[in-house]
Amino acid sequence: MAGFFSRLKKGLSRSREGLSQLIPGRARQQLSDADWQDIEDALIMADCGANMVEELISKARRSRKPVREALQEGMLARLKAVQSDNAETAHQPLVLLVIGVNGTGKTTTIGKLATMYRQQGKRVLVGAADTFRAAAVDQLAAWVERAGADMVRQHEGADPASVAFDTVTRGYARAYDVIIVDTAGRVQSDHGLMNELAKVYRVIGKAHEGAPHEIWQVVDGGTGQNAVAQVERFREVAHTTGLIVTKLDGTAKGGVLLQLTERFGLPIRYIGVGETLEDLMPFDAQAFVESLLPALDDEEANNKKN
Ligand SMILES: Nc1nc2c(ncn2[C@@H]2O[C@H](COP(=O)(O)OP(=O)(O)OP(=O)(O)O)[C@@H](O)[C@H]2O)c(=O)[nH]1
Ligand SMILES: [Mg+2]
Repeated sequence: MAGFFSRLKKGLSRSREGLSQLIPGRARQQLSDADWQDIEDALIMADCGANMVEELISKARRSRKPVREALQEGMLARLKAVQSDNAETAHQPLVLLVIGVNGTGKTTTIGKLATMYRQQGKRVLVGAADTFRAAAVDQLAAWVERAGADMVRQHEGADPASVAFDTVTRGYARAYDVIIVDTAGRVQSDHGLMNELAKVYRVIGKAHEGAPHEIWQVVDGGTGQNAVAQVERFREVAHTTGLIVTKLDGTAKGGVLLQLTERFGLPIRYIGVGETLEDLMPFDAQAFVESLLPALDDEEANNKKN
């Protein structure tokens, strides 16, 4: 866990440094309007989104607490509400559909999830419903094999809905614990591909009523403002039930989680902090806020006292 946390901290270091410099431990009375403007700008630069920033700032201005504490509290209150504590495992089997824009990390995340569920002793079946490129299926196959899971595949160019149907049918027939369907990346503005995704979703429901139980959209943490448009459209088409935000070990600014939470309130299930099978952590609001806007370090705290 310490390793995950340090990767997250490293990934968010740019935002953290930007915010930490600007957001002092001082009480609000000591700050001018210009200081508040700077803080607002820093939060916007960290991708927190205009509405969220307005909410945070207005709460912090009214709070009696030091500015940094007040902002942390505001962030935490919002993010705690979307921390999900993995309630997904209540379904037996769990049918999970993974969706999102190209290259956000769907296939990699499925490899990580399959590994995690296998480590919990569960039997995992993965369906390769990204049939556009043979390479996509091979990439998934490699992850699935490493995870010790099983896979359903058809020929290149097969109907993705047909692969999804087969996967879910077989998963139930053979009593798997977790059934995961990978899909091709698509841009939310591509009507044809979005309709195809709607069909995948529908057909899974025909394979088994009530499925899929979870529809997780994978969002690249570095996306910024466009993430909102992505989630909006995918949710309409495929009834997204949760988010996974990846690449938070890279150059992501992190605030996009706040922006998405303010806008959609969808549970954030997991976050991705690297490219290996282990680099997936359940979303922990406290750890995340501490990485983005840490408590004052000892030196600053001492200065404050003096
Ligand atoms: N640093 C980092 N890289 C990641 C993470 N998750 C995925 N990646 C990388 O992102 C790239 C794309 O990952 P894929 O899993 O192929 O993404 P995808 O969404 O399946 O892509 P398409 O199927 O083409 O839409 C790969 O190079 C992954 O190694 C993460 O949490 N951190
Ligand atoms: Mg993929």
